[in-house]
Amino acid sequence: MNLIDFSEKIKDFNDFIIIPHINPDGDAVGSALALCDVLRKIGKTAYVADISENMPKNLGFIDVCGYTAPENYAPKTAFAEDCADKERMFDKTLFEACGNSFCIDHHVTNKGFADFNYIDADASATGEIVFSLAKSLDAEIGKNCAKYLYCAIASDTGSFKYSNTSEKTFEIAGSLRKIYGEFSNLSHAMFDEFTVEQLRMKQHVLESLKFYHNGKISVMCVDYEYLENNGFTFDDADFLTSIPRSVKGVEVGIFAKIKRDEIKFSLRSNEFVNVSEIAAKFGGGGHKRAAGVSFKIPYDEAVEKLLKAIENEIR
Ligand SMILES: [Mn+2]
Repeated sequence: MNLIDFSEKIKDFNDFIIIPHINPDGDAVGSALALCDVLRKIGKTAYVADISENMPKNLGFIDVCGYTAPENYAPKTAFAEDCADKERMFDKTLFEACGNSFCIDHHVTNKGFADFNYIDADASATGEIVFSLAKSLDAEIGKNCAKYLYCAIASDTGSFKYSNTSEKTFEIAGSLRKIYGEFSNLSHAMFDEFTVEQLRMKQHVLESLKFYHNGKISVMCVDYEYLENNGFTFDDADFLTSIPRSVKGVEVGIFAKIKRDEIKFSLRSNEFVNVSEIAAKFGGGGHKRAAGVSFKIPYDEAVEKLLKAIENEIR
């Protein structure tokens, strides 16, 4: 479905509930709130599923209060966003309870599980698509909406650093800058600000950093017990994921989160190793430069398996 037809379809429906993916990230949250604003701008009733307890730690400056659906709200139209498939939905029951459904997304694997789908895999973030949708619907983007879209796009592009950052990304960012004003405070809060506890965790985790294959592969890990004892959740360690890859000379960086009987590995590569293929060998998946896989075997054995698979790709 093209964007014009998609926007026309939206006009035929009402009473929307916007649902992002599970463990919503900056793009999922920012796009949800922005989409809600856009729908309201064209006269629709719209709310976002209650993500207030699942907000990313670096988006503390965003208040979802006016967006969360009240308890007696009876939505008729579900609007999935930034969610590649139904199983990854923040609230699948809510999605299925609605008679009609829309989906807007940028994941290349999205097969279009809603009644009406608009998927643009070239978009760096769902936020980029919401921006285009607003233009297509002739909905004015206000200051708050611009802020949400900035958070969405900055989040999925690693602050405009990843290879998915296109000319269009910068054009949209330029338009948002015009509406919102300077973004340095948001950028600081999202990317450059940490609590003392987070830095202590980083210090602890860095001690586990090890190198293999002439320094081309690095592995770092954190134990669930450590996180629990220090008041962290499993996801709280995610901000450390890219550290192994950031070391000069490293092609593949591995970050392992060890939880008693299960180990979750995040794989990141810099130039040529397709880590989604490595992850797929063991039942995982993801993108070329960022993928994930889980093992239910002892840590050392799991690392050995991954190292072997990666070493075959590094010559
Ligand atoms: Mn996204």
